[in-house]
Amino acid sequence: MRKNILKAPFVKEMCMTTANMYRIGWDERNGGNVSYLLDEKEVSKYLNLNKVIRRIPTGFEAKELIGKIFIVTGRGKYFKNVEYSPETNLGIVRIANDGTTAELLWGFEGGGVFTSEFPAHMMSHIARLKVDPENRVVIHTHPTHTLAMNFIHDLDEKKFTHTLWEMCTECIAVFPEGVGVLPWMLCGTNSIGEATANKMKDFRVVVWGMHGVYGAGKDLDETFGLIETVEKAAQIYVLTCNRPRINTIKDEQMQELAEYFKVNYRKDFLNL
Ligand code: 2HA
Ligand code: ZN
Repeated sequence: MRKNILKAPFVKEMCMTTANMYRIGWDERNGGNVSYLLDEKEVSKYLNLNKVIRRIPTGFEAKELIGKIFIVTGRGKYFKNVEYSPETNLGIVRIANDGTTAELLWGFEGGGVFTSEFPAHMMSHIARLKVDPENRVVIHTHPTHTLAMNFIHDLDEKKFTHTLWEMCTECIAVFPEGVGVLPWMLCGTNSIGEATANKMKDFRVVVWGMHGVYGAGKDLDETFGLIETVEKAAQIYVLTCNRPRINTIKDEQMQELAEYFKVNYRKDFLNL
């Protein structure tokens, strides 16, 4: 007897995460998308893995991901609705042996397909798995203050990271590698996917200039928490940027923090 997939922890977690992100205002309309690499054994408790519902071409080759199974949000779907109808707003897909097709194993009921940002997600998974074999999650979202900051702050990686690190004491410990920044680019394309994956070699957070962010991590909680920390720092920046700065966290103090927490930080992003 197979277990009920709607009760699977990974489906519940996807529902909880998307609902949370919708309620904090990051994912208006169909904004944002999530992909989560699943354990085959775990999925087989819920689904017959030999039963492919549909085959969906991906439009790119992902040889490194052949046989891997992901739960992913659907194209044009609203985060607001995921918890009420996971089977239409989410899908479980496996990358087929050709590396260019996704086999639908569950979900996307009513003819849906995976997010338009599937290339950026899969390419980011490939890049992160090379750096960290434990990486399982990629989240794309439109966090309000991080986005606001994009319009009033230099988009240089060092300057952008430095400002974020300055805004909350724990930032340098949470994202010691800093944040990668891409200029404005057309979204939904293989090119933005390749550019994102290239940044993901060095960063777990990549800002898409004037669009949103990508975050990667080992589970949904950690990845959400990472983006949340960037967003909190951006919020403090936006709240304080047009007032005289009387106090600041100094570069020496950031260095002290990084050394205390024993993190491998981007020393060249500090001005010491
Ligand atoms: O899928 O956020 O970047 C909706 C988006 C596209
Ligand atoms: Zn987006």
